[in-house]
Amino acid sequence: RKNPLKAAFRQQQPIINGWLAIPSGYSAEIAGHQGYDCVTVDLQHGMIDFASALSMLQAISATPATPLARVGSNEPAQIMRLLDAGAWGIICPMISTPEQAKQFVAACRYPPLGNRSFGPARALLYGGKDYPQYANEEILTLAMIETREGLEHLDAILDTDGLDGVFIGPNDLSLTLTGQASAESQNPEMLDAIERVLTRCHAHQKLAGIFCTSGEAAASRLAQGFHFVTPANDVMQLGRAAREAIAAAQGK
Ligand code: 3PY
Ligand code: MG
Repeated sequence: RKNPLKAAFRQQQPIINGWLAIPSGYSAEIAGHQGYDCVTVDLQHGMIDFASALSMLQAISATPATPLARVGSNEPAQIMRLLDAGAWGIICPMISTPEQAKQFVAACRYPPLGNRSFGPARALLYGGKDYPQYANEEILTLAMIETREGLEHLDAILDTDGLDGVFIGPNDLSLTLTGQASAESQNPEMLDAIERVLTRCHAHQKLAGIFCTSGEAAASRLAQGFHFVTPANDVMQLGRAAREAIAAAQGK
């Protein structure tokens, strides 16, 4: 099985990505069966350690969704371990310079393209015996743009060989630009920054992704030209569904 997300991007089909912060193989399995194109296990802000991530990736790989991981930082050992554990793409936070982007991509690519160490483990089971031959082309690499420095170096980051695209972290980006974290900020500087990332991605023919807090927000990002959206995470969805059910039960 090759990475369907790469094909979806090539064919300009929108990619809807689930986002998991709750450390549970069971909730990962539920998410994977809901119709997402891919589901990301978040090891940065989620409450998830490697053992939970492994069972979540196993659960997602038994569903139609493609498993991805967001790593805690640009740390080659963790990136390589999650790829071995069966992630088909890595979202790396806080990429602010082309050097950081290069280091990130190198960890996802076997030599001669990068320095990923060989030991594909679950990737071999889930991806088939020929995984080592195609992994360099099929593993998705998304660099998070969420700092002022990342915006300044956007073109150089997008020029990184082997980088598939970027994923905007609107909370951190808003924090750095406006002093306040906000995922759906209407601050003009944020709107400009997001539009600029989108335009530059299109110019470099790279995937443009963004974290959103609702399906409605994700729909407007897709209409704006984004290729890859996350319509809130499991925690937000669980809380929202509970509040709505309680309000409905109360006749509100
Ligand atoms: C951000 O908004 O900063 C993110 O990292 C999204 O999870
Ligand atoms: Mg962030």
